Amino acid sequence: MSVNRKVLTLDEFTIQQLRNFPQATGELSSLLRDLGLAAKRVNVEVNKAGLVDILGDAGSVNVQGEDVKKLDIFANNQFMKVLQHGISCAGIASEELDDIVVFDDEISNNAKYVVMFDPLDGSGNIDVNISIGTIFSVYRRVSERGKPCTKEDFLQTGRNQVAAGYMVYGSSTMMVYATRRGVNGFTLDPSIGEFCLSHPDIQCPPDGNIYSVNHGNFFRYDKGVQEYINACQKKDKSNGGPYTQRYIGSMVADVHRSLIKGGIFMYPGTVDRPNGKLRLNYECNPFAFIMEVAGGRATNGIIPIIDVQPTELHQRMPMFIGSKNMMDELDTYLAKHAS
Ligand code: P6P
Repeated sequence: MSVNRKVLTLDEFTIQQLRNFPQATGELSSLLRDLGLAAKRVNVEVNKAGLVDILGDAGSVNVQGEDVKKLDIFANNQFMKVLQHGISCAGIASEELDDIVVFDDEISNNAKYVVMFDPLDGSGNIDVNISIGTIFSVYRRVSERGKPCTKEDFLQTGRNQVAAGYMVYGSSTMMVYATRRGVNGFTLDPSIGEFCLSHPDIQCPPDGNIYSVNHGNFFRYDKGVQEYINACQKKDKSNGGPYTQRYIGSMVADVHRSLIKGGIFMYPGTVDRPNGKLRLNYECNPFAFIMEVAGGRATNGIIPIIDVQPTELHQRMPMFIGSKNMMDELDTYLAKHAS
């Protein structure tokens, strides 16, 4: 007779983690629960985007110079508000906002953490019903407690992350987050409106056979990247292949697949955009932290992403991320052309 294993909700899981580490204050658990609440609100709107007049451009243009979809604005506000009204966050930075937002009140000024997020990554896919996501990164602030947080809190290396995670609003809605203790995935159960532990202790398979890159840029990539892509196409049973190419154009979906099934995702620099397109602080660093905790690797083609010292809030960074052995093989091609 199968015994029904109790499925832990996100709240129960974070409280269980607290019980296992009595020295924890509970502020991080509280922050993660707040993020889960905001994600549930965003999920409702994402799921009905095609039905109500929330779809389509909001007419404004964000700091990235991209047309902003109304859902971007809604998602940004949901995550910002839930963190502002919590007890754990001193301020935020968002892909949608030019500068940091300091929550300058007594409780927030004493809060331990700051959060950076991309509220709705892949939003260009909203209109065609492709999976999109939220990406977040949590740092312990380095500025003096009791005072407003400052820009230096948001320009730490990714290795300082206390937690990082993402939500993927797709065929099912998931929240995946990492702390140094591991990576865990929660699937939203609409019948109870709770994220439930569905993927405990996620490990990225060391090998994979899916490579994910925008082939349209092939002739603008560096030689080493082109040679690796050619090698992927030539794989057969004798050398770990054949490989499959999958590119959804939604980073959260592409990297989530690589984390769970194994594989490699690449957004390299190009001749015209040497730093690529992805944002270091709230797209590359969170995923790099998650992938390294799960046993994978993530670099900018030269060093681990989480060792890059950020200099600007919205700076871009090339990213290569995925299964350890695939990343090791990529490095052999990049090394041949290292300048
Ligand atoms: P391209 C979505 O706009 C995004 O930021 C990532 O989610 C995605 O991986 C990438 O851009 C796709 O960019 O240039 O291949 O269309």
